[in-house]
Amino acid sequence: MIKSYLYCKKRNGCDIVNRSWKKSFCVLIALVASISTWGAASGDTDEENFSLGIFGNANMDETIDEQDMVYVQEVILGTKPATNLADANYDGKIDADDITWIEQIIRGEEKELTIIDDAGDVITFQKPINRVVLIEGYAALYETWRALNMKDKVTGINDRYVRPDGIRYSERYYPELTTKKNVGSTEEPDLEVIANIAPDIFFIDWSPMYGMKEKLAKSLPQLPAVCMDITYENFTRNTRMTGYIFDKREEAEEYINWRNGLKDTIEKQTKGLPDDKRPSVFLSSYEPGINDFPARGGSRYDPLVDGAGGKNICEGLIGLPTANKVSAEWILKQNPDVIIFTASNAYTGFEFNSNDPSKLAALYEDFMNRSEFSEIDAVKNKRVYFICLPWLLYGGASGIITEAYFAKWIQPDLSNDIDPLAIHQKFLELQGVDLDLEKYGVFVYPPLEK
Ligand SMILES: [Ca+2]
Ligand SMILES: [Ca+2]
Repeated sequence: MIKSYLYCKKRNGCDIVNRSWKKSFCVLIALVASISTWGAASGDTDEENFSLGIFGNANMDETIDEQDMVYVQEVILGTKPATNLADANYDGKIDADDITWIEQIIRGEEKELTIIDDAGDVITFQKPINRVVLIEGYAALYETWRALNMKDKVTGINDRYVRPDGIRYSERYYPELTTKKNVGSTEEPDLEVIANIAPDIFFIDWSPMYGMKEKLAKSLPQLPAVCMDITYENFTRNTRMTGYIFDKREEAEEYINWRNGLKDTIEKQTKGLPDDKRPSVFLSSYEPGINDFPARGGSRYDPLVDGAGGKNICEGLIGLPTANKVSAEWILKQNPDVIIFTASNAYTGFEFNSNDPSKLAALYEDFMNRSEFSEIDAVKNKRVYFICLPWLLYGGASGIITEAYFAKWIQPDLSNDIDPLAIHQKFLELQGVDLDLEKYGVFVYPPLEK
């Protein structure tokens, strides 16, 4: 819908160009898709290999710079093959205007930008962007925005952040969101409220999102609607893209360097570890009395376990996270070295007013005392841990805090340099959240030894 709207807007009267363009456009989408699925499928954690999906990135590498101007010049001269992103101004032809356009992007003076989003849609929008509506199930996008100092740009957001009983409402963690315009539920937002806000751009973090893009294309066709998530694997690409969209490039690069520096520190010891040096890890969640355990893995969790030097025994079992369950018998048979349970924020306290771990400790004791698991290595060796999501995420930069804890538990001998609490404290500082972790918040159990 969005695509055809944009084509109509810009491509009237150039049918021949249009047709050949569409053909090559499909090739590009296939390429972008294959890069990202290749990374996920191969378990490859090398984030260097991506193509920044902004028109103007003519040579299709990770950034936009003078080399892209040179590249377009060579396309015009016929010495380099045309790429779709070489059409910087997205007018269906590659010519000298695109070189001028790229120069403007490099200077940060562009008045309009065209990107390819996570759903594979081409989206053109005017700049600068000052008013954003966000519908986010998860919070990796917002935490990135907040770190790039752009929380004031968020004008409306879905109710889970604004309504006092919303699952992500927190006066302590998201105080600035409690006063934003509530645009309704994640599943069925109020399109009239969104229209009244008159945002410059609209974001969702998950491409199906209850048909949101299709609904908006129908009722608010002028509104650019972007799908973007910030995951473990696309962190650098999408954080950089965010910098371009919102004119926060320097902040984005600083944030990327901070997160990737930590990732390198954690993974320099674990990268390339052979399978027999990787403890087997069972990742799940726990409630007293359950016999079927959710199998956690897939692209959200596997890279964290892998990066921390472990081997997820649920790898390959997963469709969507939490969709599949495994039995107690299966776990016994697998005999994992390490068990990590994710716990809800009910154990953290929504406002982090306490550092009392008794609720989480009770849950831990309940599992450790189950006689049917007493012979599992993880239980015998007391390598069972709880971690409170969702304040620590699996994507975004906060996913690195989770990975740091995983490394401590999975590879204690290789993670001496890593201090998850210090990383977490710095992360909160970058978020502008005033919370002393020595005093507040229960995020893991048992607590790390000091
Ligand atoms: Ca480039
Ligand atoms: Ca052009």
